[in-house]
Amino acid sequence: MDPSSAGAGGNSLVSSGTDAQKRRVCYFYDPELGNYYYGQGHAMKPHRVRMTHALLAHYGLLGRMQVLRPLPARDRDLCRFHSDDYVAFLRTVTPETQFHQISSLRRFNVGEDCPVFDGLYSYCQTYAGASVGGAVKLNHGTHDIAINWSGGLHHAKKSEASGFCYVNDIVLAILELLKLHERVLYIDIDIHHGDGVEEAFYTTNRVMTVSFHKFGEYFPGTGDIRDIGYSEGKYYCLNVPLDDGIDDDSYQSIFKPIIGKVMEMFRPGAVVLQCGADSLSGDRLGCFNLSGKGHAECVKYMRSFNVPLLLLGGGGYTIRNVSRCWCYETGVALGQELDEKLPFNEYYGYFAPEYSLYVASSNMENKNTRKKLEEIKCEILDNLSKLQHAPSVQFEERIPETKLPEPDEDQEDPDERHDPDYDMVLDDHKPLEHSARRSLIQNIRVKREFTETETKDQHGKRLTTEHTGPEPMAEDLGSSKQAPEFTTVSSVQELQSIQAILDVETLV
Ligand code: V1D
Ligand code: CA
Repeated sequence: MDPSSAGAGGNSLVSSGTDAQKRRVCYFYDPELGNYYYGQGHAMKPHRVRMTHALLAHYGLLGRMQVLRPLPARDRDLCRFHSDDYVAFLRTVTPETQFHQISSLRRFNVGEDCPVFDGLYSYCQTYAGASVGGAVKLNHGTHDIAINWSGGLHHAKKSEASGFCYVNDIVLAILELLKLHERVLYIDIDIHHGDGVEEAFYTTNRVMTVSFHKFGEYFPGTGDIRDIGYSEGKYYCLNVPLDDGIDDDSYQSIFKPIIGKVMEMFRPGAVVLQCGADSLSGDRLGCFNLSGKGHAECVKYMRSFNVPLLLLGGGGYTIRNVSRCWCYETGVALGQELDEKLPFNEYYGYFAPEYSLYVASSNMENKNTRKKLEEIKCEILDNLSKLQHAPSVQFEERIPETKLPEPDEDQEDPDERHDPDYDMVLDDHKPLEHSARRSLIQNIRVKREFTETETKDQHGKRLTTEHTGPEPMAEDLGSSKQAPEFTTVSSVQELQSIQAILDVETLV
């Protein structure tokens, strides 16, 4: 069966066929990213992101979207979720000095899975800056879809590295989206459980997390179907435990009905989709049997809802498959069909002997029986039905966004960027009346500096460099500064919820 034909469980939107309606897409890429190296024998290879970029370039897709070089996340950006001491450790540790800090290595879980390597902190700044930058773009309303294939590092915790992940760019991006949106949906199709994101938002009803993953004797060991959130967050966390060999039809038979229902019940203002490619057939660490098209069907489906969408990378260890998959998915985001025959590119040899864009599934056994999948689906839909009765869900319409005023040059402060400390602190806990909310929208503004520079990547292709802050990257000095940009926070509650999320302690 074609993966697009699996039932959507009552959702009126269909994702089959070509959705001819175009989306405004921005894509974040840093030409340095592929140079970071976890070390010999390590499964995680940032080079796969450079391979993806090469395919995008040779398919001519870079000209169809805004290509942005991310501004590196700063300490204070990372500290919106991570602890100060953990961020300070990541900033200062080096391969040479690490052995003088054995207790810190142990404390922050830095070692075999998450080694110290040259440029580690810049790597974290780059991939996190790209995801937050994507969220900023979506909040600003200039783009419908933002892409960062170097992001999606879903295992990182507040004070701990885990599973190849050091900082959690996803949590940081969601915090950015929460400045504008009352509810944000996080979906994770990496074969591993999205534990770091789940944990960060486990007690809030403003973020719903849904992870599809291999469960049972598999890293990280969490993601039981019975883990459903806690306190205000009860029923706002869904875990879909799967077994080896799941194929496209089985996957879509559970993905679409669940996500269709989530969209209907939760009505998110923005969606973050972690597209870990280790759920593909033939992955070096994975054991699922998805084809590239089956994997991309999740992207196609989420695109069909016309809700601001942040697409992130994640795992993926058979790198020729990862790059083909993410290139194909970029095509899906753009509504662009791509020729199966790969264009010649600098990594052409990786794709021998087929030189095909498509990642095929294999004949491996599917251990997920129809009956088991049906039971999982029913249990999850049952949990979802309880959302209706959850008092904390506010399904009222959002107040229409107020047109932003002209920037006031007198108020310009170039030192403000994604900075929650700059948010106005208000002392009213009560829900705001509509008129008061409206005036808050007009009056509470988080200022951002915003400059764009054009530069060229290693293939001579134009890259636009976005600066949402005052620190131009060395190679971009000389950029022309433009007017500051404003974004809004919509209520006192919203500010306080963001703070509450930042204060969330690890639940065990
Ligand atoms: F294959 C390896 C080579 C070198 C170093 C580590 C690994 C490796 C393979 N699998 N590490 C793992 C997993 N770790 C363990 C540890 C054993 N300890 C008790 C724990 O089983 C970690 C797998 C991480 C998967 C990361 C991810 O794909 O989910 C991801 N998502 O976004 C970025 C990465
Ligand atoms: Ca997952």
